[in-house]
Amino acid sequence: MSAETLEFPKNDAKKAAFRTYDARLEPIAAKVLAGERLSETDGVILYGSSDVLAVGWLANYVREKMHGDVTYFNVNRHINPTNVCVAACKLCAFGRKKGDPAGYTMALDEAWQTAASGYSEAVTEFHIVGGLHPDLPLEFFLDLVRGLKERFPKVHIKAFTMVEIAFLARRAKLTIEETLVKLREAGVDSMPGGGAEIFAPRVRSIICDHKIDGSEWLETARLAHQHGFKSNATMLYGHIENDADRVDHLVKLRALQDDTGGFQTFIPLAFHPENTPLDHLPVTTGLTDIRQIAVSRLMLDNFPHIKAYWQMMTPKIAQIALRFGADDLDGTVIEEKIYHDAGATTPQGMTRKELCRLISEAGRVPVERDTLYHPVTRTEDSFTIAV
Ligand code: V47
Repeated sequence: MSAETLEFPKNDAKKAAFRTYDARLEPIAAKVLAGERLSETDGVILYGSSDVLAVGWLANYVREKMHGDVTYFNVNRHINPTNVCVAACKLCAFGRKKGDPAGYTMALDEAWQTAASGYSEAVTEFHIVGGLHPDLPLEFFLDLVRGLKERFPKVHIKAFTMVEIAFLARRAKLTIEETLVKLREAGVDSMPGGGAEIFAPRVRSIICDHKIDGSEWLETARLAHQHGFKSNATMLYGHIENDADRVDHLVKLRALQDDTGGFQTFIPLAFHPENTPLDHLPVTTGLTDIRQIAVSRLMLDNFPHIKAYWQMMTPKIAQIALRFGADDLDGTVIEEKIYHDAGATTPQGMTRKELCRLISEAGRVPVERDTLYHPVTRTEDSFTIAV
């Protein structure tokens, strides 16, 4: 089933049904129903409106126009080769300084074995991200990827955030372009969306001042897209940013997507404060998470997919998000460290069956996808990808 070929008569019938008690949403609704782009001012209004149901209705309208009831998930495995990190980002509970007894670095064999555990579920994707290790050279990560490709040739390797790529390039004294070529040759197929956090320099300098800045993240993503890689994009919200910072982040991503078309999925990530230097901040509420999904769907008109990452949102809120603009839940994951170090109480992984139940009970149609959104057909312990 391809989202692009769906027809949407039911949305035309729905157009007349939009209702809101917030008059500021009326002109925004007119634009959404006419398929027009929303402005930054519109974005700030969407964040500020108390009529969350109306905002969600509009996001759901767009979501159904793009994907009907189709809701994607995948069978993936996360691998975090090291938590040792030279950056000391205030947002992070995962990274450890070199020499910290809680730090770990997998040997190559260990990483390959980790990849194999859970392989019985026939994963279609390895999602690989980790700390900025001061001593591990680019060659270590190239060997890691080569070894995975040798052992699991059918599995898509989605590896290394723009932050890691920029760091590895600098360490290897290579340009970003040269590094991307080496990653491609080793077997990296696409990139995850992490490390984007919030682009606004005022906020970024407080929550992650050791990372590349927002424009470097965007430039690295641009180069990756120009080299033929698809990637995702994230935004970390629910800490010290304001609505204008969030809108700024979204429109910067939208502008880059206009240029490259290389982003597949946007994943808003709620800040988990536990075990971070920002642990005095409260956790986000359900409505904030739901609204964030909706505003993302409305502002990012050129992003094919909006992901409600169940590990971050909890399965219950992620399921509701499927009616507020999201069309993807992420996958089985199997083992998650970044959120669980920061206090997440969600399970480490979910089975295909559980993901399908969440989706079906939201009145949607579950479609297993590969990383590039090709439908996956399964027989027993193997799979076929319809390309
Ligand atoms: O970049 C770190 C975030 C990201 C915390 O591309 C935190 O498919 C909340 O990017 N509280 C990594 N968030 C995860 C990520 C991701 C996840 C799922 C799917 C994809 C994809 C990408 O996690 C980091 C950072 O933004 N993060 N610490 C924290 N305490």
